[in-house]
Amino acid sequence: MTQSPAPWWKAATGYQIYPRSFCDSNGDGIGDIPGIISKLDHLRDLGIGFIWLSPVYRSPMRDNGYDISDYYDIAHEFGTLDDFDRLVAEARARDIRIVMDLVINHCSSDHPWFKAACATTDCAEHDYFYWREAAPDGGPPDDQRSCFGGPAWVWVEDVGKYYFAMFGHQQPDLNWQNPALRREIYDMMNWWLDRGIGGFRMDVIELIGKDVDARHYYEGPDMHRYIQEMRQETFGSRDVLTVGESGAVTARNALEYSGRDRGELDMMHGFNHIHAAWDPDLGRFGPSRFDLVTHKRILADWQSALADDGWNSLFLSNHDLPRPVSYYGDEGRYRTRSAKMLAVAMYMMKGTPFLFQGEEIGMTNVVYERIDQFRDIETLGQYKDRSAAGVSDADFIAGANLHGRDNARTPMQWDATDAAGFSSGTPWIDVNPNYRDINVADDRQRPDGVFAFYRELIALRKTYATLRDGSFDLIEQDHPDVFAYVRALEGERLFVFANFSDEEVSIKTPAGLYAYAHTVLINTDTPVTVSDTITLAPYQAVVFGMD
Ligand code: TEU
Ligand code: CA
Repeated sequence: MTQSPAPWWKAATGYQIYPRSFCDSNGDGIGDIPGIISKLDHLRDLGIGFIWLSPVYRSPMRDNGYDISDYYDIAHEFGTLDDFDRLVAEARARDIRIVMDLVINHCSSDHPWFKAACATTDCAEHDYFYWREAAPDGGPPDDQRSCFGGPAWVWVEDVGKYYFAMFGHQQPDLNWQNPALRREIYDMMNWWLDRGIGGFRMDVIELIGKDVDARHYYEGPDMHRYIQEMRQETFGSRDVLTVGESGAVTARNALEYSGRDRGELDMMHGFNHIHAAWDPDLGRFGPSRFDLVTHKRILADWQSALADDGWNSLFLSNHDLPRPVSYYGDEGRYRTRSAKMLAVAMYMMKGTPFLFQGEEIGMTNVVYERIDQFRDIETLGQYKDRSAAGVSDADFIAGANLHGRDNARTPMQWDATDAAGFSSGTPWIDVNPNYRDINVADDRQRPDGVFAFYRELIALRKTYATLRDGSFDLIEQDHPDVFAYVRALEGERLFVFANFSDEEVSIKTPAGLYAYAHTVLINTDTPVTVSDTITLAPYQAVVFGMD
């Protein structure tokens, strides 16, 4: 039997760009595609293999591009199709592929489909959306709430019916049951694939194929059938990366999406490890319940579920999440060290890493003082709901500062000049005032900086087959502060230790480690002596094995 070579995305590291906040080339305060092109050398130096580009399509930007009004064009504030083609080519010249964000569960209410659907019930596009009669009392068909506040059903007077919108009211859900709608989407995907993109990240893919009448929204009855059909009609025959975002997928059913016989996707972005730290009632806006033992168990479950088939994605942050150093590490005294430790713990596992912009220099959460500093549609929608429920402004702002989506969306900190070198104008969202200390220019010139460390890690993932293909086993499962595991491939071993606490900790030395005691592959701090125990300094990470 001949073995096909491992796909390129198994050894590659991804880097997510949130275009609005990355780099502004023309001083209007909004990041853009020419800005991204001007920073490609930074990403080449880091060693990444692909960029996941958050949406750049034409959009009224109520949810910063996750509300598309024209799938065949670029948002005017981000540039033109020519700029986009130039980005693909310039990235390719640096061995970097562009993975597009595919937002197809919903579109913008400004999309011509929705306008046609509202103008007459007689057109093909009317059935591209979910329309339902009012309840007998005139109210919505049911009491489903939308993610961004308020009911999920929205009344349209001219139509005399409600439509369904799981996110913002101006993000109507698309009716995937309609074959013509599916055809429109597949044609659009092929149009982008033909432009030479490197794949798709699929926004809330678990929501396509829902049954709104049965209120079965997540992983609905037709979801897998539609993903399979999509693959056959679009990317099935192309060498691209596909990753589905799903708030619903678990280690138990992950193979249904990425198993080799399924004909679906390469990997998923699952959120079990993220959601475990969220309050069961208040969600992300409640207090964090991060617990390392739970975190390790969830990640280990995913590692073992996908040990021989399917594939993992590895991430701690994205444009919807707070900054990892602030959430899981220490944003003060141990910022640099905890940023490195988090990188080791997460990205030495088996799977494809996805860094989020700024993670490579250990950017932190921002502290806003007034509600008018927030820009995120979810934060502002929840603010309305929570204020109505009696939550004070101060309490709400404290929660939003810890967990809100704007933490990830403050401008990228390039240097210590005004507006962090992001823009020569006034940024669309306030910069984090700590940019004078934390920025790319400063961090990159430090041999012990976060950037230099990430560059090393990313290079290791390309060099060592054990990192790509090796098995994974937790050590010290129940230790509350240490994340430790072994990777193994054909007699080669790699021992990973990460201290998640601000205190020194000692653990018993695992038997197999002695043979590798003198081969230290990575160490973020002072040398670690291997005796009966090994002792780690606060937030220290160390990796033994190979040489
Ligand atoms: O997010 C999907 C999603 O369900 C959550 O992660 C979301 O952030 C929400 O805040 C739950 O609290 C995706 C995108 O990543 C997000 O930016 C979009 O706003 C959303 O879909 C709608 O397209
Ligand atoms: Ca701009």
